[in-house]
Amino acid sequence: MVLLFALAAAADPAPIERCGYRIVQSYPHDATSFTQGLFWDDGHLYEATGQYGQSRIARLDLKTGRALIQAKLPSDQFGEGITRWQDQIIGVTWQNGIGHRWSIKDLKPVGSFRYDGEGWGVTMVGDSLVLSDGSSELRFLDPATMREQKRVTVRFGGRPLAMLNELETIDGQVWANIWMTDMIVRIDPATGAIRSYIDLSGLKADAGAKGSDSVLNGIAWDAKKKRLFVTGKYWPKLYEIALADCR
Ligand SMILES: [Ca+2]
Repeated sequence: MVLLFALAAAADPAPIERCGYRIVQSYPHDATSFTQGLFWDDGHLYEATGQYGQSRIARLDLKTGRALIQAKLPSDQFGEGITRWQDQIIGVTWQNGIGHRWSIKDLKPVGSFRYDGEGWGVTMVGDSLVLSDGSSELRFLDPATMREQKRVTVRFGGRPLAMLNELETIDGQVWANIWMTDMIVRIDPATGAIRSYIDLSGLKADAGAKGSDSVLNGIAWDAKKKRLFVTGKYWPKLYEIALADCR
């Protein structure tokens, strides 16, 4: 009887929690920013933007949304995700196969690297740099050498879920935007299993964002003050949100 129960439990995937949200506060966001990467560090937001000729990384003032300091990418490169590792910002590009390292202190370039395939989002999980590439797979790389350590397939109730975009690590779990949707998923990085998802329907309209390119993208976590920030591409607003009605 105990064995049968254990087998049934193993066959039945763990239920996936669904959450809504409430807006805690909104802030200005540069509506010309094609947001690709977002993180919080030591009192400031850091944002990476895409599009050829317009890709940059910047340290932003939260209250005004303005760039306090920025670094441009070469005009033939399409910027994607960024994350902090040690005293560096590490960033990837969409289809260039080129990544960059900048000093987080002054955003001066301190190196570059190559990797296979596309680059979408990046985040640090423990000592590994985790890279999304638009597929359902997350690659774990050594941030010093960019050698691949392992990869996991992200699954929603057993089915691979593709289009994983911007990433953020919160309390050991990987949060991911799903491109072209209003959904953020929370992933167990050890197994790839999606534990929960957050339905952010309505936020794009609240931001006054228009156009099919203007999708939800960008998650940043202020670990000290436990603040969760989200925004989207070309959105004139950036939000602090809280999860609500999780069930
Ligand atoms: Ca992020």
